[in-house]
Amino acid sequence: MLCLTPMAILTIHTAPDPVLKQKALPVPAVDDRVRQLLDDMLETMYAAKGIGLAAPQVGISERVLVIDLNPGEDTQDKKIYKIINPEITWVSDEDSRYEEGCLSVPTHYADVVRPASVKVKYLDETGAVQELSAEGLLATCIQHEIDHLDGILFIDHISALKRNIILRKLLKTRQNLESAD
Ligand code: GNR
Ligand code: NI
Repeated sequence: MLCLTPMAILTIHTAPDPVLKQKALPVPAVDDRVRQLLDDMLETMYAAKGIGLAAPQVGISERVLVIDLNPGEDTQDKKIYKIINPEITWVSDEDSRYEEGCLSVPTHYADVVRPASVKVKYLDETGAVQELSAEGLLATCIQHEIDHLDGILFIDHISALKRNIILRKLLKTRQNLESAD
């Protein structure tokens, strides 16, 4: 059937929202519903100026994520990843450190250490099995997004002291916003 549902910008949930702590469920079938979700997530990610987005961040506890490391650019090697039910099949012994941010932890940044390279098996938007090798920013981003599917935020990789300072500030910001309207 011809499908003409318009894309939509979804609401991004921020910490300490409980949906961000849940383990997301695998997608049972790659159908038009999932393809619509992927497109809505991409539009939401571009509007928020992110380079990745996982479904739990828009309140949907399913194993779906999108990545575009070069939003707005239209280069030869540009790649938009639409990833369903990912599994990390290999990690390097070598680690790398990157200063991470997260649309669900707005205005806070911290250095996170992760494997420098990974291999990830997943389903694409046609339901075909794909496997990718990632290094550099792509490796960091895909591990950050898969963490979201397991209820893990980048602040879970830093010290409890730093994490609690950030969480308290986010809660305070939200309370200020709520009392303003
Ligand atoms: O936009 C984002 N930038 C980013 C920078 C360093 C490491 C990870 C990321 S992902 C983040 C968007 C986001 O929150 N994805 O879940
Ligand atoms: Ni994030």
